[in-house]
Amino acid sequence: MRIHGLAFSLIIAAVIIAGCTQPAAIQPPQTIPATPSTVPVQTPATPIPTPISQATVSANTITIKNFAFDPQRLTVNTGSIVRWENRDNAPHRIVFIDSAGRDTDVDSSVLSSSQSWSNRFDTPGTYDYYCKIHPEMTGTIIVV
Ligand SMILES: [Cu+2]
Repeated sequence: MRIHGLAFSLIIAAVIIAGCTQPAAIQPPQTIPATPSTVPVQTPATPIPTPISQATVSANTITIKNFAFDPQRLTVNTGSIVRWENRDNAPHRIVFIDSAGRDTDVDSSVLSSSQSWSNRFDTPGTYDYYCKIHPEMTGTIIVV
């Protein structure tokens, strides 16, 4: 009987210990949301791919260097201001041309070394320009 009594005591002790160490197991599962299936599935917004043509929109500066416009072709949003910076020692002069190839009034006048000129583009379209001093230098602004 002693052995039986000891075993019974151990069982009681084990139950008490278990009851003390795992109180959470007794908690009713009422804190769990009753209808988790009704929570709408979050649909991530479809990422809008950035067209390559707009990748350069944030940098609307064209560098004039080594007798060339860089970038030679630039796409900007309507209303953007484009800035040309002359990094050559030689002077340059930006003149835009119309569809017939004639000079327009959009003219930077002569830009000496380190000088810059800006022009705003408010109408979508393709605008070609060249350097009046070095006609082989050409560039295009595409306004979207
Ligand atoms: Cu030039």
